Amino acid sequence: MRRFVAATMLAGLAFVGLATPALAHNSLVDSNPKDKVALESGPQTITLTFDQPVQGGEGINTISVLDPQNNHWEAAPPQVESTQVTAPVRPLGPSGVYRVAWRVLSADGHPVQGELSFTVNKTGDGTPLPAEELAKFKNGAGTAAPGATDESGGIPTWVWIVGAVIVLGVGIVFALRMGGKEDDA
Ligand SMILES: [Cu+2]
Repeated sequence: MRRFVAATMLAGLAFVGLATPALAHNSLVDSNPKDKVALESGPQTITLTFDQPVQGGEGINTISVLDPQNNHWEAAPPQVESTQVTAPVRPLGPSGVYRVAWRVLSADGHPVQGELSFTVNKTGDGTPLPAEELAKFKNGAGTAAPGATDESGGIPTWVWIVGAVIVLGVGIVFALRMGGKEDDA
């Protein structure tokens, strides 16, 4: 019985060890501009601050500044410095609501994404990012890390859970067998 308890505890520890990485996504803790603020004129830079460092690399992280027609207004691909991701913004055009759609690679290797918005009261004389410039941003330098693409998205949570259940099951079966042998002796 003691072995059974020990094995169960080991399996439980394995479960915690397996489950933790799936829960450790980066989350946004601050931004400049803040979500839903009204500004006189467009911000020169978007700064996003996360609770953990963001993985750098060209073409991995994106910050898109979008008007209601989905024109892009970011001026360059984002730069990562530890927990902060920044992107310069072009001089804006029409007044109204602009969305900031972001996607970054978590410290644990999973992409996370979100959106915020700001309102600009004054119409500027800027023009949106030309499509060919945008295409260059997306292609980066072809140095995207494995697992950083939209398709793979890291290991899904269910894999961790199934893995943990298998470990737990094997631990229990193993413990029961050991217990049985002891009883026979
Ligand atoms: Cu994760």
